[in-house]
Amino acid sequence: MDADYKLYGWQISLFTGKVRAYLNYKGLNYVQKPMSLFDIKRFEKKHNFAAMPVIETKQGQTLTDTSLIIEELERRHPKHSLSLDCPLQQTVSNLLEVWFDEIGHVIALHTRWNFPENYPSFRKEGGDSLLPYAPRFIKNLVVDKVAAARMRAAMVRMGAVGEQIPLLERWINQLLDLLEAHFSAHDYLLGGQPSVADYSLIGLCYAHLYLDRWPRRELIDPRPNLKAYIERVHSGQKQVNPPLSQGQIPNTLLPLLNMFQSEFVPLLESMQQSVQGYIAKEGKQAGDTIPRLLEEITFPMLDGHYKRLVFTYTFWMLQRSQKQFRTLDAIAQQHINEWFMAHKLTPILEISSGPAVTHNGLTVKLAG
Ligand SMILES: N[C@@H](CCC(=O)N[C@@H](CS)C(=O)NCC(=O)O)C(=O)O
Repeated sequence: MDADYKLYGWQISLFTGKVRAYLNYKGLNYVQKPMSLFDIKRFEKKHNFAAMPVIETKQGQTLTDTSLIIEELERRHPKHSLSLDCPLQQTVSNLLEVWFDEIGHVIALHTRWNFPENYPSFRKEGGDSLLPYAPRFIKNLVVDKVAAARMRAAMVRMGAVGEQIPLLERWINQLLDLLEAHFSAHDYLLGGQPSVADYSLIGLCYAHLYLDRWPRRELIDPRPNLKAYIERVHSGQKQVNPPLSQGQIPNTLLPLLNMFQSEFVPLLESMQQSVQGYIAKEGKQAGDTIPRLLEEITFPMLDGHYKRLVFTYTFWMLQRSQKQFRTLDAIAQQHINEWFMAHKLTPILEISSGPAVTHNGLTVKLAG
């Protein structure tokens, strides 16, 4: 292999897009490999779980989980770092990374799987990637019966069905309107420099909203600044505008942080109660795996309420941000907490983040 990295994934995969955009920005030497059924089984055997994407290094080492992949590549390649010098901006970016990864699932599932016009391109890329040498009818059968069926079931579990759909669509439009307003004034979420939050957002925006036919026409084409952002971030093109000054958070980000506060913070609170109930009921101990999905919970969304299952992996993501915050000195922590409280946001360490967990593929384990 001549390239330094091989990216196993699909064009239409949310999390593959997150890493691809990052690799493009860093200018790393990589090639893409459509992930086949054989690759999936090979990696599953090695990692004990199957997920997209996987990065393989020239030396044959494999990296999984987009947040950990980016962390490791940042360590190896410090040039064009995603780290922001300002601890407040970095904390906001870390929280947005968690939020966009989490809500990305719901938005991506609805905008792809509730609109049949998106399916032909999924069917084609999925079939050609999974079984490159099989006849078309076998490719179609496997995608229809396995990949698509799995995703449609996930869409139901994430609540993108029935009477919740109008509320969900209003909410998606509001979120995208806020992003459109933000990107009319700023190149990236935190101003002139990309940070981890941008890659989380681009995963959702590129593979699903930009590539899928329905959301591209209905959601992205009418929002030119968001569209330009998606193209810029996915291609890795660098902007020339200066970074924000220390301590500055763009005004156009505040309404998004208000949504985070009024919807995501209560969602996390409900998820925490649910997981604690589950642990007590099942008598789970340190080292035990917690399932990826737990019971249905309800949380506020705009002027209504939305129901979906608990997604336990999010606790690991949030705890990771909290851990990074704890490495800051006391004065920096205090300044950030004060800024959050002045903007009616819950200070990061007070956000419900569940029981202490460790990473376990697509799910988590109770920490010791
Ligand atoms: N947290 C993981 C999520 C990866 C993920 O969910 N990837 C999707 C494809 S975009 C997948 O492999 N899903 C398989 C499944 O849900 O079983 C990451 O950041 O890499």
